[in-house]
Amino acid sequence: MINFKENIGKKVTISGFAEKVRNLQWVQFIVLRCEGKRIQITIEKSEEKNKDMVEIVNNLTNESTICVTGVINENEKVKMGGMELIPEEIKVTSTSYPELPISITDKNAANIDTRMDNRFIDLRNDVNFNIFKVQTEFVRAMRQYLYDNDFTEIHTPKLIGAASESGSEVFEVNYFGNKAYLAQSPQFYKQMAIAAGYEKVFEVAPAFRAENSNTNRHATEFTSFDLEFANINSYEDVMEVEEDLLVAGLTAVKEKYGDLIKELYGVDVVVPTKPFPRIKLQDLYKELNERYGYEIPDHDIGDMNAETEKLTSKYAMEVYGHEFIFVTGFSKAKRPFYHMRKDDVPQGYDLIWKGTEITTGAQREHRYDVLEAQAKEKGLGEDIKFYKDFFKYGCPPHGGFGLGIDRLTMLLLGLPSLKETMFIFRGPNRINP
Ligand code: AMO
Repeated sequence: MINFKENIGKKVTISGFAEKVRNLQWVQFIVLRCEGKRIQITIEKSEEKNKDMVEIVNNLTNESTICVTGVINENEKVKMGGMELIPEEIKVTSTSYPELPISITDKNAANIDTRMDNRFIDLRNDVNFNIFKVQTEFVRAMRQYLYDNDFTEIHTPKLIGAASESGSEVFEVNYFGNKAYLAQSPQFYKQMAIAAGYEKVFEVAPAFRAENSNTNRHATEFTSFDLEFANINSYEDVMEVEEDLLVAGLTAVKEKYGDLIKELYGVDVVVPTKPFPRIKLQDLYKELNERYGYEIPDHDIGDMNAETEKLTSKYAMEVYGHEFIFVTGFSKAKRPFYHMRKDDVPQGYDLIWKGTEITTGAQREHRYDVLEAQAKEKGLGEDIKFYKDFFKYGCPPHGGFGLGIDRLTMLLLGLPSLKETMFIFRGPNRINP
């Protein structure tokens, strides 16, 4: 979309949606919406040269698409930034049915399911439309950080022959009469890249989870921002890269969209200071108990649950004035076999932002014998033989993490659920459109 201010007095051609058509006695107005921006088109009915256009606008329905050629005029009476387009030609490129299935201006006029059924209309609402403008900038800046630091982008298969990671929570597909699965994470392949000699790799791609959980933060298909890199000394190195990555992303988002985010979502984008606070799980339990009287349920001991995550952020804010906090020291029973362990403690972390986990990261076990023992302990066998082989012929120490970008965007914009944040949401009860 052209910059109106820079083109005052110039002849331009703009295409977009006729958001609102008003036909008054002497004048016609169209609010033209293009990529979320708006300009008023003003047509004086009395002028002979406008005769054909007046006829077109007489029959124009809201949300039809038009292509307008005209001159941009500064007019302080116009509400929309004091700018209007005086048209010389209007072409209708498609005609909208007069009744829309849902409102564009009031997103709360329909329930979330009806909105998702009509997502292509729902996204025309400014709040929804701009989610992906902001997300694009966030992901662009994080990618840029990786390019600048010599990460290699890989594209790993999402159709896999053996269930990855744990064997549970995967979708099974019929692959020419044989069983195949949808990848729940690129975990094994990003480590394969390290074994192949790439020092630093990343992938931004879909991940599939057959979890029947109807929460605000689980989807059955989401986009995972994954990276892995070699020659680390500990998982602390991984945490540091994640700090830098998020600072790069949030700095860019604040610069480009800080004002818009404040206006549309009522959220102040905070660029976090480094280092982010860190706490061991056992100390966290103690703090949450002392401060908020919270007792972790027996079945979650060694791990976190939704309630713990919420309180952990409250604690991080109260004690450190920080939106982020790393939690370490999870129990080996609750972590995958491929996390390196030291004194039996997995060398990994979760990162919590605004009450929700956004990342799991770790140093990986790269020593074949130890890895095999840990896999055996978790009851994993033949399925992961191909993976264990990566560590037989030389593989440097390495680590990495997976960051869910749908959650990231939800938390950034303070939206209540992934249903709102994802371009098209996929959950246990939602496989269309
Ligand atoms: P994990 O299973 O914790 O770790 O996933 C990493 C991140 O992905 C996001 N995420 C989800 N987002 C939406 N819906 C879901 N159902 C969902 N599940 C996970 C979260 C989460 O923090 N292989 C490891 C990562 C690694 O160690 O590199 C893994 O997949 O933001």
